[in-house]
Amino acid sequence: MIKASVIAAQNAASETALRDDYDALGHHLARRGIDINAIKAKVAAYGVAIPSWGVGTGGTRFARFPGEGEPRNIFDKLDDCGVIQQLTRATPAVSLHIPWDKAPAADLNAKAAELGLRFDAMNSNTFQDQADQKLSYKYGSVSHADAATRAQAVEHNLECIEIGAAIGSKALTVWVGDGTNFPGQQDLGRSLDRYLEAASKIYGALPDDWRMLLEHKMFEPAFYSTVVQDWGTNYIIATELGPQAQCLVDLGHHAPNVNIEMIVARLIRQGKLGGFHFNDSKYGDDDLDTGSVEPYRLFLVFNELVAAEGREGFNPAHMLDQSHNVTDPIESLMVSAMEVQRAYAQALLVNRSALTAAQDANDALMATTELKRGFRTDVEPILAMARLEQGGAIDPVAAYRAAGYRAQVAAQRPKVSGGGGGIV
Ligand SMILES: [Mn+2]
Repeated sequence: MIKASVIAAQNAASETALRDDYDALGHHLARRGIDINAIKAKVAAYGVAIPSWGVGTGGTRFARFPGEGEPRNIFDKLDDCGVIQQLTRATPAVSLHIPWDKAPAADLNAKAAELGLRFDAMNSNTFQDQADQKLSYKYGSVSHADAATRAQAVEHNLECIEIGAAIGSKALTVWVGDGTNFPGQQDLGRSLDRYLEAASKIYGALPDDWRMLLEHKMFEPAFYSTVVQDWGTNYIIATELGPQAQCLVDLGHHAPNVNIEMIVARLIRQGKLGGFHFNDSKYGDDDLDTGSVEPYRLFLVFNELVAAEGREGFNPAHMLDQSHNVTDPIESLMVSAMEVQRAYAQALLVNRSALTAAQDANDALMATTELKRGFRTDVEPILAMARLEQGGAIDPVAAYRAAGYRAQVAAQRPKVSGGGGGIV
């Protein structure tokens, strides 16, 4: 963890300026009929989960360039996640990936308690083969043509539920790499039938208070077809499985220019929005940092979420899912968590009754201007004040760099060789 004295010294240097900015923004928002403290309270209560794999350096199909002081195991990963939460106060939960993060539940619980973290959704892995694995997933897992391979994939998911139940998780996220590289390689109908048959066995093992979050992906690792390729197929699957199954929206898993906020609105209406994997993209599943390329799209997604607040059963899970190839993963995750918070705060500023009135009057210009007003407002003083009041850093990246955390852990954690392709 970062020493409290380092954070305090950093905050002391900019606290007066922050209070000035916060007061000025408070006056501005008051003129718009908005109570800045109410927005700050909502921002402070907001959290986005960190994926355990996000604190490692990512890579591409071509190479992985290892970073300094990368975590060696789940306990190192939790230490890094603890620092992100300590400085941002925006990331209270960590999402584990099995088998990468396998460890005794008592040790995981003790470490999380020490760092003030809890565990979010469990993630199963049937997109690669493990050393001790009997049957290969080269040609698929949950939808594999071979019943024994499907059974093995189901068994693995049941184990993830069991591990999760022992550490307080309440959801299983299932993403499979199943699909084809050639037209005709598989029967597109029968592969979905096989997926549904196997997924229903996983669904049947869910504890009553758990959710199954189903993630679709348009392409990669299969490049001609994937068995769960878009939100329509995902919705069909979630509906056939039952009420505990919901759709997960990974912002990078769509065709370019797809209207993601509209998918979100549709899933909300059907009670099937399970949650998000936040990231950003320019061309495909780029796994770029959240809000780094299209912050307005992120805002428009949050506009739908804020509009849906209070709906019965509306409780989407929020997680970052991105690959850090050229930055310190801790810095990227901190900035990304703040970008998600920023989009949320900006969406909270939209005057919903004015927006509805403009929509109903067919006043397209005023409707879109009302949205933009929220997006154009610089809410940084709200985010920074929420962090400061919770013991975090006004400027998390500056505090992190001042603390020298990366150099400290680099001295203890040897560099991991970067020979093969990276996992994104
Ligand atoms: Mn994802």
